[in-house]
Amino acid sequence: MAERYVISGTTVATMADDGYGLIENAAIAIDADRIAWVGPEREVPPDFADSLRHDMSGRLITPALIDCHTHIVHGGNRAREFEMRLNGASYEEIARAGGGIVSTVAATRGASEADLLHSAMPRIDALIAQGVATVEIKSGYGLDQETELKMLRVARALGEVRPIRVVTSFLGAHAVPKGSDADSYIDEICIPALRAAHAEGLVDAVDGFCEGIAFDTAQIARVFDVAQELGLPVKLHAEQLSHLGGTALAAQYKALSVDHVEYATEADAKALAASGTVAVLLPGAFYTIHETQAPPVQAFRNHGVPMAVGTDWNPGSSPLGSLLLAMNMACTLFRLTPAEALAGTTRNAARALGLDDCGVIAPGMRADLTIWNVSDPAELSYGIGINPLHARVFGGVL
Ligand code: DI6
Ligand code: FE
Repeated sequence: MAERYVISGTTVATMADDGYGLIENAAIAIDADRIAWVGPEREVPPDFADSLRHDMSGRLITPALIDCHTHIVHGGNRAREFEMRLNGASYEEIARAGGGIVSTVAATRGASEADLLHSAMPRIDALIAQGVATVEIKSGYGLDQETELKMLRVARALGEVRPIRVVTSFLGAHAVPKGSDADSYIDEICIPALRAAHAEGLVDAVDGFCEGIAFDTAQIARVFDVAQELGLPVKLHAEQLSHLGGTALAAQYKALSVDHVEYATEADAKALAASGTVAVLLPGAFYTIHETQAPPVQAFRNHGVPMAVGTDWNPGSSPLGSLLLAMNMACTLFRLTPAEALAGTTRNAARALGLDDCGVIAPGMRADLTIWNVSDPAELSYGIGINPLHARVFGGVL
């Protein structure tokens, strides 16, 4: 029989409006995997009056966290490059010298599905331990059909072996593999791989890397045209290291999100507002590659562009295993408010993934909740490397 119960003695940050949507002395009624009701404890609906109660002794409850941008399926690591960057080599110099993404490609092509699943397990467990209930996982380290599909199968498998919801993005347009040129790779490998991955039900969205060391807007547009033909939403790594016009292109395709966007402009912010596209901020990459140009957060605010925050957990530019730390970095490095940072890993992160059933505590939404050993929601961004998680509710299961 479906489980019906009440969580009481809590302060709830519903995230249902532009602030925290706080309800003091609150309770939440759960029916199976959905939220049935939320409000002041004294107003619990009569049909839950006799239900089991779990008292949270005043702890804070928020929607479970959503990491809307990760590359956690990959082979090998890039610690050696970390040392090279500490010795002065830039991210771009390493990439142009054959390191970077393409070096992870070799390790990922050489790994079996079982190897990739095994190496991703501690990463997804680390995210679950911080209260993440939904995670986006990209391909992009195969750059051939066999390995791109292998990565996406592993991403799907992670959602079957762990209590977490996985949303996948095809990122075949991540880098140009050795021995190929960008145009041939897009037409002869990337697009056929996208079609094959879609045919196997492995793709929830299509992503790309629009940058001087990767693909230009015309090449990305060819991939996005196929995504549209297949009925798939798009998103884009855009304006990370320079201004190439990726953000404007993504807005033309009504992308779910543009990600990084350090070099986005006021005009880009206006285009994103018109297209309803989320700006995903990735402070881990900004920090790791010693970037100095912060995203135009005030322009996003002025034009009402929703902002999300992700770890971008990848072996090169952002080996960041904490979404809570990403929230702290988004505040400290990009001057987000704590309320914006929490919206960035709940309400707006759901929007960046095209999900309308999570990220907010309201009747009918998934019962994915996090219960924190804090009283003030700002403490979630204030702590540096602190994890105050008390418990996680996933699909209604406490
Ligand atoms: N931008 C990034 O920062 C990552 N991918 C991308 O498009 C880098 C991934 C890596 O360095 O392995
Ligand atoms: Fe990324």
